[in-house]
Parts: sequence; structure tokens; C-alpha cells
Amino acid sequence: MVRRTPRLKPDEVAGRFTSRWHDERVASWLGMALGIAFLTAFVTGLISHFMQHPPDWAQWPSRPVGLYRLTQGLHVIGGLATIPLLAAKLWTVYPKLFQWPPLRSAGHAVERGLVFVLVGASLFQLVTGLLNISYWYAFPFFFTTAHYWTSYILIGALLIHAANEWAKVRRTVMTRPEDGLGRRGFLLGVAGVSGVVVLTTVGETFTPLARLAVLAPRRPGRGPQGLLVNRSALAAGVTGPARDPRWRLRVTGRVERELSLSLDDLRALPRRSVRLPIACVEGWSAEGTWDGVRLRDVLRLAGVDGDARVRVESLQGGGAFRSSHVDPPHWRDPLTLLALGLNGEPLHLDHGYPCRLIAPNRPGVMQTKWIGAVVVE
Ligand SMILES: Nc1nc2c(c(=O)[nH]1)N[C@H]1C(S)=C(S)[C@@H](COP(=O)(O)O)O[C@H]1N2
Ligand SMILES: [Mo]
Repeated sequence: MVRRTPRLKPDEVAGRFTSRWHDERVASWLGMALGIAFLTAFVTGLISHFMQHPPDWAQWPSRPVGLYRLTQGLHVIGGLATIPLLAAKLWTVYPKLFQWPPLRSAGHAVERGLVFVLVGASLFQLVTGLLNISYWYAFPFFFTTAHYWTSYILIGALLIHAANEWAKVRRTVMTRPEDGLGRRGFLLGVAGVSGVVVLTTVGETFTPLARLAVLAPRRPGRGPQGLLVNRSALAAGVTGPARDPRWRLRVTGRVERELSLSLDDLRALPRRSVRLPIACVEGWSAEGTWDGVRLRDVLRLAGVDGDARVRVESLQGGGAFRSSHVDPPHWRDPLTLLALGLNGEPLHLDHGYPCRLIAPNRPGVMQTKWIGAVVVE
């Protein structure tokens, strides 16, 4: 008699994956941690996005001074800490890939499709984020746009998945297991790996831990005048115009009086000193002591008051970061300077000589360097 190979039933498939951590309880705890991590990344990511691309009706406050440093630090360092969580979760649940029959019903098909979208979007966000902060632009698309839109797909899939799984998660997490199976040890191990990732990277934004930041792509304290440089004057193609003695700061647009100020004119204005961080979208941040003139003092000289929106333009010919807008809360803030000096010296060319913007609670990418014009819109 010929024996037919029996089809494997779901339980039997599960039986082939013998590790005791392919386990509902472990999966539930990791799922909750991932849910919190991705929601945090989503909210902090939206803050960063809308600070850079504010809708017409919204204006960001300029205080608290270090808010963006905090939210973007959470976004990037939290994202790095999520990588071990996601790896552990995928390892815990991957036997389900082989469940039989693969699709039991239309509903089951939808549910599985959703999980694939969720896994794909999660991997995409973490991998592209990691590559981006490592300055490895291995992807053919514009990172910011892809990362932004994928976040909605991820959060949508996550919310539906959480709603689907909620009853199961509650059941497994609320009841006491009969056997320990060392789950706690496994979960603590995963948390430990995430903790090590945080400890070895968070110093790139939390300066007291800078010495531990061995895994961080950028570490504070390096670069001219003790501060990191993202794009050098050479890379931006501004070495010529920035050093030109005929350089003038033009204040134009909807002003009462157009201004054209030389460096000496600017130096003759009341000089202020502020201690503010550059908080880069890539997660690193570093503080400096900047000195220069208040943007609002210069605008007042040009007869600008009220609710005008202002744009600072660099000497750069092109590039996405060549200019930035400065909304009233920011340009009116007494801490917002057209900086001429850093840490007691005239600005280094790579930090924006002759003149750069430095303002509180603002992404680094909007702290425009090598300013040539202030335009009132
Ligand atoms: N004109 C101009 N300004 C710029 C940039 C740029 O490419 N061009 N890069 C920005 C970015 S991404 C950051 S993080 C800060 C870095 O400032 P720093 O080099 O003085 O540290 O400058 C910002 N200002
Ligand atoms: Mo940046």
C-alpha cells in the first residue's frame, strides 16, 4: 500500500519550530513595545515634517528652546532602539509564515496581507532611516518623501493590526502563565540590547553621554570651532561669494526701507550672545555660544513689524537647504540671531561666514548658513 504524505496541520507546523520563544506571550509584549515605539516615531516625525513644511495656518512656537532637539533625538535614537525589538518580534512570529493552509478565508487573507504590509513598512522605515543617518544614500528615491509617506502606511496598518490583536494580547498578557519558560529572560535580553543601542548612540544629542557614543554616526565636539559641520562651504559651492569683501546683507521684499548692510554695518549694531544648539534632523545636536545681531533688530531697521513671514536666503545657487522661512514667533524671539561669531571667534567659513541664522526650537536644516538676503514676504 502506498502511504500518502499527510498534509501538515497548523499545530504540526508550529511543532517544527521548537524554540520556546516562538510564543504568543513573547510576541504580545514585543508587539506592545513596538506599537509604542512606532507611535512615538510617527508623532515626532510629524513634528519634524511640519516644522519644515508648515501649513499656512500654523506657526510653531520658538520655545521651549530645546524642544526640537528632544523630539528629533527621540525620533532617531528611539528608531535605532526599535531595530532589536523588531528583529526579535519577527523571529518570534516567523513560523507563522509557514502556517497551513496559508489562507483559510477571505478575512484571513486580508489579515495576512495586512501583516505583510506592516512588516514591509516597518523594515523600510528602520532600514532607510538607518542608512540615511549613516550618510549611505543607497536608495534611488528621495529619502524624506519616501520615509514620510511610508509612515502613514505603517501607522494605518499598525492601528488595524493592534485592533485585530487586542483581545489576544489582553488575554495573554493579563493571565499568569503556568510555566515561566524563561520568557522573561528573553524579553529582558532584547530590552538589554535596545538599551545598549541607546547608551552607545544617545550621546550624539545628549552631550553628557558623548563619550559613550561609539555607535553614533556623528559625535559632538568634532569639527571647526568645536561644532560639527553638515555641509561645508566647499560642498555648497559658496567659498567665493562668502569671502568676497563686497558681500552685503540685503533686506528686501515687503519692507519700508531696503537695506544693504556690510559686515562692519552689522558689527556696529547691538551685539548679543546666546547659547543654542544646532539640532540636525539626523538626530545629532550640539550647542555653541553664538554672537551676532538680533534678526528682529535688523528687521526693525527696515521698518518691518507685525506678522510678516520672512525668508533667509543663502549665497548657494541651488539645493534644497539654500533658504528657510522664519515665522513671526521665531524672528521676534530675542534669541534669534544673525550670527557673526561662534565660541568667541568670528564664524568659521564652514559654519556660515559671514552670517548665519541661529534660532531656538528649530531643525538644523533651517539654521541657514552664508546668508545673503533677508526677504520679507
Ligand atoms: N545654506 C545652507 N545652510 C545650511 C545647510 C546647507 O546645506 N546650506 N545645512 C543645514 C544643516 S542640514 C545643518 S544640520 C546645519 C549645520 O550647521 P553647522 O554646519 O554650523 O553645524 O546647517 C544648516 N544650514
Ligand atoms: Mo542637518
